[in-house]
Amino acid sequence: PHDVGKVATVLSAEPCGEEWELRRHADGSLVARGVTEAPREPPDDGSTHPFERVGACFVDFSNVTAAGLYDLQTRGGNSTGIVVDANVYRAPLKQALAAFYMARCGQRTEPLSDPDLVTASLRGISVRPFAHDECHMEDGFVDERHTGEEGLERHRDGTGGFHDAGDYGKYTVNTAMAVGVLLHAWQHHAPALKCLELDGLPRAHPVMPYVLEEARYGLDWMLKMQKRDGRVYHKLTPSRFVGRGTLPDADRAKRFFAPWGTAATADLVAVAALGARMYAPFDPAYADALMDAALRSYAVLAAHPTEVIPDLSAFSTGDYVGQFNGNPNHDRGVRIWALSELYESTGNATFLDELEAHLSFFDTPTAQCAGNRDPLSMCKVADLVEWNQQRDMGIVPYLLSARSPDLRNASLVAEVGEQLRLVVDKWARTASYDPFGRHMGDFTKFGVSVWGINGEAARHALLFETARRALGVDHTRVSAATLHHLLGRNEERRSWVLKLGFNPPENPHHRPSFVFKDTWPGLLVGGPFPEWRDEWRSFASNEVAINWQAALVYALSALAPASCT
Ligand code: 9MR
Ligand code: ZN
Repeated sequence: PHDVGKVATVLSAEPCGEEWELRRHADGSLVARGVTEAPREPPDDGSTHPFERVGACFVDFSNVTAAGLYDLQTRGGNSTGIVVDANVYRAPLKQALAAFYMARCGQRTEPLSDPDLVTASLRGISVRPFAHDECHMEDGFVDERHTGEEGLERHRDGTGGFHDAGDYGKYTVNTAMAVGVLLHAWQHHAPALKCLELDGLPRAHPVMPYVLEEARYGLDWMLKMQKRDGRVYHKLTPSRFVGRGTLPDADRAKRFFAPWGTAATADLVAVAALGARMYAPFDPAYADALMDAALRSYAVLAAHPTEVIPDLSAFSTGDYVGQFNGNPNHDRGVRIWALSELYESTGNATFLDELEAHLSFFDTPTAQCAGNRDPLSMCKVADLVEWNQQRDMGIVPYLLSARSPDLRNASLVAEVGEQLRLVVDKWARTASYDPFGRHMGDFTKFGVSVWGINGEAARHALLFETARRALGVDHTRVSAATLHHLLGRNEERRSWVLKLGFNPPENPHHRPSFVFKDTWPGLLVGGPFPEWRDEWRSFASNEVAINWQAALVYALSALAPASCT
């Protein structure tokens, strides 16, 4: 794993340079001392920075390496129970992954007995089981009003998959984002995930690492969303959200398939083609089935070069339609992802040519592409990786391609790489002035308008890692600081991950947590949009969702130690 140092931020009105002491928690013995350091002053060049100059100083205790519990004391205040441990990210990683198990639809889930889940993270808080009986076994129905398919209403098997978020709907586009990021986590950080298992979890596919079994649960469901001709249904949900008092196994609302669309279809191509590579060593027959599915849906995309947007007017559940969210290039972005995975899995030049043609559509000169967070960005690297902005999901395999022979256009590879470098270097510059070292600064005060900003922040770990591997630019410490922000190192002094970190949310928009009046550990909430409230009704900022959960898994696995040691 990477050494990301150990730096605390002390909020204080006093000038920096004060003494600090680190003591062993058990007996108060002194372990290290020093003086607090001031964050760098941003240059006074008229540019704005995404943070306020809060009174903040750094305590750098990176030299302390002996595992244990410590207390940090400064004049401004004390912080007790700081954990130093080479394995410090392992329990949170398990916890973050276990969230997917608990979100499984269509099967009974068991209460987990893994000691990492109940001791390290919960620290004695009562654990409610949160497990559920099999749910939504009637999924789902195809009819004219919801699905747009003529004829009598009929049943079609759509059981399985993950409950999306605080609601129990199942959405192809968002499932693809979650599964895709989990598979990228496996691809990039296998040592951390290789032997990671959850005690008490029944395994259906013990030949593969647990993370692959979990991702497969979502992928298998996506295959059920594919029609025989390769078109893919957009979602499977009730007409409207069910009441907040409903547990999964008590939900009797009738659920319908929504019409097919090109985005859902391209999403299936992307994750099935990626899955074909990832599962081949463990289950070749499954990998073949995935590739067949990917190619069948690719043929549909080829026959529909312009976006087909599903008519969702019979539903008031989530839409996950990029264009409604203001991004006219969503369909092109997800096609880029699909083609990139197809090329990487097959080596076929047709996919690559098409991919490179799409990439060339984004034609803003590279010098202007230092990461502007504009959803309409015409840069090749968008700097935003979202369910409605997926081209960076395709940039990752494109830049990291290991195909031989390498058929990529070398100058295009260089241009895309240069744009990624500009983005991550800009982030690192912001981080170097930020009192918490974060690449986006304080997005609680400067309201970056992205729903699910916490997931966005965590997902950038994917771009940092891609830059590290493809360009040799290592900003892992910056990426780590952003993860620490999610766990409570921020000006709110609050974690955004349930039951983890410091002072986490108590009232997430998550039906089981609402019913049990307790929270299931390890779930990331969306974050300020534009502000954050720890209230059930604040669904725009305090809801859990699988796409940002997968991003948390990715960011943690990037730092977790090898799991087999
Ligand atoms: O994360 C989604 C966000 O980008 C959209 O703007 C918003 C409105 O359509 O929906 C969010 O996703 C929600 C989905 O529609 C339904 N399940 C809960 C999701 C997380 O809030
Ligand atoms: Zn269910």
